[in-house]
Amino acid sequence: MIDLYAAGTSNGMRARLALEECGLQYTFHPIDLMKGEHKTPQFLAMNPFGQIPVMQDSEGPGGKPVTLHQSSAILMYAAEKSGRFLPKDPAARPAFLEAYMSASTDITPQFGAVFTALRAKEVHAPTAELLKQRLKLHFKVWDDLLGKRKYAAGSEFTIADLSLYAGYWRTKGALAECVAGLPNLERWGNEIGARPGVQRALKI
Ligand SMILES: N[C@@H](CCC(=O)N[C@@H](CS)C(=O)NCC(=O)O)C(=O)O
Repeated sequence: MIDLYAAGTSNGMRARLALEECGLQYTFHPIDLMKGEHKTPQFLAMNPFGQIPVMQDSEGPGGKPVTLHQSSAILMYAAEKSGRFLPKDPAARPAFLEAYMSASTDITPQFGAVFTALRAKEVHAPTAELLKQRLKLHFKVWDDLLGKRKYAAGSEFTIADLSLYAGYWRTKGALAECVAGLPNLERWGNEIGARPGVQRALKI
């Protein structure tokens, strides 16, 4: 049995996309960040960082229970458990790792930086703008890449697409100007967004 504790943020969505697309049954426990449900002693026992998402699998490797935080770790865990969306060809792995890491460590944290700057009590406009431009630049590079390849890591759909989609979806919803005018990214986003597993994940 898998339990997922998450909210409708990019990191939370990455974990939902993982479980839905990998076809793993799970119980979803929505966490209200505004109410601080991620800072309770019970939650901190699962993730000492006090952040969503957290996944618990009562049947982890060797039949032992696993508690896992870090959205990209959950995504990788789901792919390995289900045997899906990881390139089988070792020659395809470096490009996959590169795409996966960019999606996970460039896009979402940069989105988080912009969002944090904009939510400050006293917004420092030049800093917020600088951070936003960096996010736009990341997406511009992805737009160029997706002009030359069908999926994030090449010709095969992988969890790099799911990781990137989480950040794309969140940015499109909250900072649409950062993904505007990027036709290859949009073509890719429409395709990924139409997948039934992605559609289920988005119904949060
Ligand atoms: N590296 C972590 C980041 C998790 C994270 O930043 N979660 C945010 C929501 S997207 C959160 O829980 N924020 C509330 C807080 O930090 O208090 C991951 O990928 O899961």
